[in-house]
Amino acid sequence: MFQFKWKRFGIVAGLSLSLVVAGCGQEDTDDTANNADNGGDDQTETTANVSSEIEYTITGIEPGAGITQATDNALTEYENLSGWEQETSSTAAMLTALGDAIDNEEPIVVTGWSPHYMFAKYDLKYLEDPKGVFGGVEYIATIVRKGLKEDMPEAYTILDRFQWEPADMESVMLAAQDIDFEKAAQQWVDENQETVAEWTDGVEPVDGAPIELVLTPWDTERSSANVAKVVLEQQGYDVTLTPVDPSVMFQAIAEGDGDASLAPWMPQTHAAFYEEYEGKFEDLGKNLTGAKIGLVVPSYMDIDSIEDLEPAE
Ligand code: PBE
Repeated sequence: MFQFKWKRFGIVAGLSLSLVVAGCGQEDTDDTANNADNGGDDQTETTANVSSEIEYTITGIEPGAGITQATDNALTEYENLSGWEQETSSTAAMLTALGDAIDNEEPIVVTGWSPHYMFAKYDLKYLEDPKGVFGGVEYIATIVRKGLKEDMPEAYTILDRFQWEPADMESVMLAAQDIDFEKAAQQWVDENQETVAEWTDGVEPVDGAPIELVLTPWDTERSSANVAKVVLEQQGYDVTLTPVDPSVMFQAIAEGDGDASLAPWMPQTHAAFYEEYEGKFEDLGKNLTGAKIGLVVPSYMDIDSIEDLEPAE
């Protein structure tokens, strides 16, 4: 159902996704004027009401996500969040709840991140995070198992060079609303032959060697993993993609069960998992810069900071 609704917004998203990666929602003057949250003429909606109306609950995503852990940290660190809870379920359920709240112009606080089309589809804002629990600008790293450089130098070189921009990732994510991720990735590769040629420059082809890429189950990572798959297959590899929780991803690379991952969000989102396995994998550095996580609300809500939320009585 969500998919269906989203498709109608595809064109809007295509135009505006790149604007939202830095976390700045679009200024849609028509909408904000209608919502009149700045005129002070509607005093009934106090921030206390907002907090009690949503029953002191943050709508979260999968329990194993880094952002879920960061949100638990926020619940501990912010005194004004005493008595609050995070309700975890799935990304799809969070997006449905967000869409329903917006349809009814009701308050909601969700765990959100960029790049994500939620910012193109809806007028949203990140709540300020004065304690920095959610970090600032995040990057996405590439990690590989120890020994990959010796065992598969060709793949290692390509993975080491793999680097792209949020706008690239967004274009794959957007295309993947209508076609599967592998086709969307193939399309990006076809349209970005120069970039791909830089990654593969001088690398010898291989003859069907198997390689396993481990990813996490979000569209951002489905995009990068599928682009890497297409490029490595072009080089002659037989690529398997294995989606798992972030902690399992680090464990798999640390233990050599998987060969590489382009999915770690750093320096904040996956820091705890990273530190747990640090030294047991090789970090090849950033593959993308300009991601973000945080608490997100519809722009019509009259709060700007996590500190504007009220403790539960
Ligand atoms: N995310 C998307 C993931 C990483 C990618 C922000 C939801 C997480 O929190 O682990």
